[in-house]
Order: sequence, then structure tokens, then C-alpha cells
Amino acid sequence: MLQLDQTESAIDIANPGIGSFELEREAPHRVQAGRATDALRLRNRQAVTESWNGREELLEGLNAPQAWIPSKYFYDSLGSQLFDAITHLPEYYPTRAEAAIFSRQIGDIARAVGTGRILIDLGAGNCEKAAGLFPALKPAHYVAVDISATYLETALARLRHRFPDIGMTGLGLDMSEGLSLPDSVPDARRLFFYPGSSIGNFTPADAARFLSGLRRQCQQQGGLLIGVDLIKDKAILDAAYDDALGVTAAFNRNLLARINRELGGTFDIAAFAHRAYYNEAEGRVEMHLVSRNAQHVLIDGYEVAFEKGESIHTENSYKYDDASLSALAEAGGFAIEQRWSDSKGYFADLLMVAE
Ligand code: AVJ
Repeated sequence: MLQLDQTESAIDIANPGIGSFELEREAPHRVQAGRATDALRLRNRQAVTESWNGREELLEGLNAPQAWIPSKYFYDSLGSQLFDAITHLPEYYPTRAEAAIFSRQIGDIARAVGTGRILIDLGAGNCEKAAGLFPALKPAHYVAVDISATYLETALARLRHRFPDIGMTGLGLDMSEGLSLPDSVPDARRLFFYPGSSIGNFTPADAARFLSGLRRQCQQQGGLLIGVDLIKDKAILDAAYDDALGVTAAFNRNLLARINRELGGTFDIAAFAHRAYYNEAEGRVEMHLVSRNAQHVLIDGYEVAFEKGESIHTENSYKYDDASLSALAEAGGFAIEQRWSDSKGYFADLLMVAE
């Protein structure tokens, strides 16, 4: 357990649960910024090593008829940086398409959303997407939520200095276990921000459940600004998840490297090939790691065997169209108020309001 001395009382670190942390400070305290960061880094290291609380889930998944690994495990420090690199790839259009929407249509978005809201950023990462909206949306308070606490901590520390008037809260937690906001977050005028097509990792049924959860955490004036990737030509989707440089392959294989690093696994990383393709029937891109030969692996003393050609399913990335989006909003208790898209119609951001 991390001990905080009295000089750090300016930061209130609660412990909402194993593997999560909370950092909150209403105004920047420049003198103590360095110490505050050190304290959080310690706390975070603990969060990272505890994040495999699903080791049984992992072994069960690897032993299932279709082996699988939950995609939330992509995002350790290296994984987050590899994903960041993906967003710069020529083939990976979603990040640029959404950035174009946010830059060209920001006036329109700000008019629809309104200012002075409690902006709750779900999967904040480096917080840059939300920060880009601050000048137009002028949020009263910013709550950054991310599974990678280490990444979040650094980002928030920087952001505080750039926007000293916006109160900020950091929450390092796994949202797939349900989102519960601390009492310190005001419950009026909440605007959830869920950009980047993160919703695509959920099956449509789970996505609807996730939205219902958000609906329960906001009042009638509550809203959701959400980014979704749209159904398009299979060749474009295939390339976006199987780039020429092999960065997505590295991102995918990092899962195995992470199991080796953190759980003492014995995966031969080179013995698994990256495979990604758009599954038209399911409306999703699937990522797999395919065993190049018959092999077995030890994880913490447990043996897992793979046949030649057997795959480990590592991610689903669902793509939407207007019909499936309307169905999603309705199932989650929201109504679509406005929809913005990029010039190619590759990506959409929607303002959904609580019904
Ligand atoms: C972060 C889940 C939106 O599905 O496009 C990118 C993750 N996986 N390349 C996506 C991802 C492979 C990404 N999301």
C-alpha cells in the first residue's frame, strides 16, 4: 500500500478498487506538481501489476474451443504507444476522419452540445482528443477515465497547466466492469465523451448494455458524444487492420509479449502470425493470432496447447450503419440528436441525448 505523506494532501487519492486510482485536484498547484506525479506513479505501478486479476479468465479463454484473449489487455504502456503509432498509419483512417469532423464541424458540435458541461472522457488515453474540444466546449469539469493509469497520469499533469480553469479528475479503471463515478463528480449536465470507435469492441448487445449503464449515470439533460466507425468497402477495412508496416501486427502480438512479461508466459512471439479481416456477415473486423505450428505454452505453470493453424481471437471491431446506430441508441435509452460525418463518409460522431 502506498503511503502518502502530509505534504501531498493537495491530491486526494481515493482507492475505488483494486487496479484503479483516483487523482483529483481542483486547481493547479505548481509547486507540488513534481511530487504529486511521483506519488501517482508509485500507485500506478501497483495498478498495472494487479490488472491481471482475470488470470483465470485468461486461461479459460485460451482453452476455449475458439481461443480468445480479452482485448482490454492490449493497453499496457507499450500497447498504448503502439496504438498511438497505429493512429498515424496511412491505412488507419478512423482517427484522422474523426479529427477532421472535430476540426471542421466544431462550431456546429459546440452549438448542439452546449458549454459548461461535466465532460466525462471514457478511455481518455493521452487526453488530447478531449483537450482539442476544450476551447469550444468550455467544460466546467473534466473527468478522464482510462484503464492505463500510467498513461493518464502523465497526460493530466500536462493538461492541468494548459487549462488551469478547468477542474480535472483522473480515474484509472476498467470500464468493462461497469463505470461508477465518485460522488465528487457533479451529476447535473453530464456529457459522456466516447470517441474513436471504442464502442466497436463491444458486441451490439454489450454496447447497448454499456449505453444503458451511461444512461443510468446521467439525468434527463445528460448526453453522449460518441464516435463510431461506419461500414465500408472490405478492402479499406482489411488494410486498416493489417497495415504494410506491421504496426498492427506488433500491437496484436504485444498481447503475448505482455503475458510473457507479466505472467511468466513462454509464448514464442514469432510463432504466431497476425491475421485481421472484415467479417461481413458479423459486421466486424476480427483480429487473430494464428499458431504457425503445433506448440504448447506455459503460463504460470499451466500448459496451453495450440494446433498448427489454430487461432487466438484477440479483437472485434464492430462497424455501424444508420439502422444499427438507431437501434443501439434506442436500446441504450438515448435518442440521436445530431450526426456528423467526414467527407468520405467513413466515420461518424453522434450526439445522443438521454430519453
Ligand atoms: C481503439 C478499439 C477503436 O477497433 O479500431 C486498432 C483498436 N485494433 N487497430 C479499433 C485497434 C487494431 C481500435 N479501437
